[in-house]
Amino acid sequence: MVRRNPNMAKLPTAYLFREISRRKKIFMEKNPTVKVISLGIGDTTEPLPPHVMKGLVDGARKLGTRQGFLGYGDEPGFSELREKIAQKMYGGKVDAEEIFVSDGAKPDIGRFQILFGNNVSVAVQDPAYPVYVDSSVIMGQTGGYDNSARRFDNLVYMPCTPENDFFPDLEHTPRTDLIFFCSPNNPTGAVATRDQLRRLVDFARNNNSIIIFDAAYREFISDPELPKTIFEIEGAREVAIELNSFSKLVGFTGVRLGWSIVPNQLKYDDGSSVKHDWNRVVTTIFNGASNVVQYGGLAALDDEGMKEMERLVSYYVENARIIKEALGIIGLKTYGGSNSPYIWVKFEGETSWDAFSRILQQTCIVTTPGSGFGMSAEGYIRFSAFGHRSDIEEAVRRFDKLLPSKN
Ligand code: PGU
Repeated sequence: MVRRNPNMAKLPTAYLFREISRRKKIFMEKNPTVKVISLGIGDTTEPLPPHVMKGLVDGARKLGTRQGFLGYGDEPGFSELREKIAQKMYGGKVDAEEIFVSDGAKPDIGRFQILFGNNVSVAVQDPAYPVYVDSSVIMGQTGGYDNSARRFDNLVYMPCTPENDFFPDLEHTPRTDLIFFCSPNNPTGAVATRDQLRRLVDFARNNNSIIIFDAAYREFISDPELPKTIFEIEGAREVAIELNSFSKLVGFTGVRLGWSIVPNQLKYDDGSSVKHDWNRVVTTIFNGASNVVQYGGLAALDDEGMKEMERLVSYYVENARIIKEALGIIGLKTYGGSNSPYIWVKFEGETSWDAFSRILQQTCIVTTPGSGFGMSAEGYIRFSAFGHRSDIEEAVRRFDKLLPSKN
């Protein structure tokens, strides 16, 4: 028999979103006639737009011809796609050679963990997208789990709450090798300002840390004052990696396409290149994103595809506005929900899981409990704006049924 990886035993039994699906399923089995609406997982619901779809279909067709067939490609992606990402998403501020096309931001998080190994210290925002913590646990960077604090011993948690404007108190944050940072933030919906990101970059520079900046929701930013990429900040090229994804931009959550950026200037303490090692990881354990899907990505970055992307994102932004307004009307204090698809709500006097269950019972709406993202988020609920408009409208009508908690 094989001995179990002891790090696996430290993880919560199920990944957060699997646990939510499990509870949703049980509820549906008990209440087979009700229509359950999901404002839980941030998964896109609208069909692929026509130009992007055509890119995928034409791409697949090419593979069926003698001239167009492609086998294994360059692992970092089609050079045309890398070039187009550099131009369309970064206005040429990053070099195509620094872009690595992938099958999505989540698998990239796992591969970056492999790149850095288990000898690094890690800081995460609290709350944070659970993959940063869970993948650190799997790698063995986190030490033991403190049951009373409900935290891992060797992780640095950076509370991000309304009290600090959802931005960590860096003066009291110990140095770590890696800092995971997400903006627009999942789950709080907060978007870091230029000044805040400047402080983060300075902090990393002073500490010789590396920021892993997750910008998966960048296209939800419509305010031109807010930075869409960490590379808008001076000095970031020496201290940051950026993760990104087509998932929320064109509905590729199931199609799978993303990219990472590792700047040429990013170095280890011995002066060697992080990009070099990243290329080594990508070429060794990842054979690159599907070529069919990369054709879809190319179409998404055509002018027509960009317009479709804008329309799709605006659709979810309008959903967010509707949800946020309706929650406000029933007297709840909300955060986020503009420049972001997530609305973050405090349920006073209740734990997140209690509020989750009560919302499900009273309104048949699935949400995400804030505590699943970190203990600083106990008592919060995340509402996702991904959904068909008719479901969103139905959901907000049901908000009237939300009775105050018994506490
Ligand atoms: N980064 C952030 C910050 C995310 O919120 C998500 C998805 C991803 C990366 C994943 O990007 P891919 O390119 O699709 O891999 N978050 C969703 C889905 C949860 C999940 O992990 O399945 C959410 O509801 O938080």
